Formats: sequence, C-alpha cells, structure tokens
Amino acid sequence: MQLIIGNKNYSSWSLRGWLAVKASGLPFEEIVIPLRQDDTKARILAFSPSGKVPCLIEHGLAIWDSLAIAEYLAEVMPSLWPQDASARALARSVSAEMHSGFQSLRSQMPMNIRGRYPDHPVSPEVAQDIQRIEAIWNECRNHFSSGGRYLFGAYSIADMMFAPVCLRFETYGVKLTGLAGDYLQTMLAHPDLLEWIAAALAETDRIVDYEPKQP
Ligand SMILES: N[C@@H](CCC(=O)N[C@@H](CS)C(=O)NCC(=O)O)C(=O)O
Repeated sequence: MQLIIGNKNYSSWSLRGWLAVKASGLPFEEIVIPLRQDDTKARILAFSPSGKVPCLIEHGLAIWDSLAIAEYLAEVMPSLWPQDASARALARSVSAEMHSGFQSLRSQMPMNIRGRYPDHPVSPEVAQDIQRIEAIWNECRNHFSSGGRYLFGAYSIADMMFAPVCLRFETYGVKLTGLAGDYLQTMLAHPDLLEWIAAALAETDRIVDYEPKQP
C-alpha cells in the first residue's frame, strides 16, 4: 500500500488517514507531497482523483478522503471501530460530526504542530466548537471509561478523527478539565501520534496560509 500525504506539520486530514493505516498494522509506503507548491496539485492528482490528500493506493485502487480510508481499513481490521453496535454507531456519529463540522476551529486555529500560540484570540464561534468537542469527549469518556482511556475505551477511528484537534489544543493552549483533559493527555502520549509529531518537528517548510489567522 502507498499512502499519499501532505506536510506532517500542517496536514490534519493526512494525519487522520495515516493514523488509520498505522493502526491497521499493514505495511505501507509513505509518499509526502508538500502542500501549496506550484506542482502540488499535479503531483497529488497523479494519485488522487480529488486532488486532495490523504489518498491510499492498494493494487491500483485509489481510496481518497480520510474517512473512506479508515472505513476501507476497518473492513480488514474491524477492531478499528468499537465492537458493540450501539457504541459503533455513536463512534461513527462523532467521527462524521468531526469530518463535516467545526469549520471555525479548523479555519481559525489551523493545525501547526511546531507553533505555540497560547495568546491566540478565541472567537465566539471557535469557543462554541471547543465547547462542543469538550462535551463529546466528556460524554464518551464517562460512558466508556471501563474499557480504557480513549473515547470508546479502546483506541478507535473516532480518536484518529479527533487527533488533529488534540494537536491544535496544544498549539493554541486550549485548557480542558476533567475527563476531557485526561483524554487530551492520553492522546498526546499515543505512540503513533508521537511518531507523527517527531516527523513534523523535523520538517522545515513554512506555509503562510496555514499559519494562524486572526478571527
Ligand atoms: N475531506 C477530505 C479533506 C482533504 C483535504 O482537504 N486535504 C487537504 C490537505 S489537509 C488537501 O489535500 N489540500 C490540497 C491542497 O492544499 O492543494 C478528507 O477527509 O480527506
């Protein structure tokens, strides 16, 4: 398998797809295409019909979009989702909510692993996004704490979907309390995330568009 991704410091969707491939345990080759270069679009389009990363290639089949990649891998590794059907439905709901929502947080607090902006202003829209994410994390941790310290007990695709948010909360100094705060620390200590962070810290390219914007 080949996984096409963008810069590790900035590409939050790439991180989600990469975490899913890592969790599958399957061997893969990583192809990093730096974003926002003159040849970026053409290079991505050579693999991904959407012109976006991540894109997984297996036996000539292209699977693009982070959630589609996660679902594809869950077919061979069902433990990527919770075993219980109700928990799985809830995990899919919060994953879909992350995948299609939180626009203010995503645009006003871009993922930038190397950056530290604790004084970055928090607009009311971003505060609302943070509040909703905190509520999801608290609710999941309250319900599923007997199975482990991730959202649904064991580490699952739902955690991978929220991983870039955890990194944003570090970058922008967002403080959480209670189980949500504990969850944030659990995620930041996950070995796969630590491996991605180390690679992001080793990158040197700077993309102005992905540096934080004022609300
Ligand atoms: N919904 C897609 C979003 C993919 C996406 O927007 N990826 C960005 C990078 S994080 C991208 O490829 N941008 C293309 C570009 O900047 O040229 C997913 O879940 O994979």
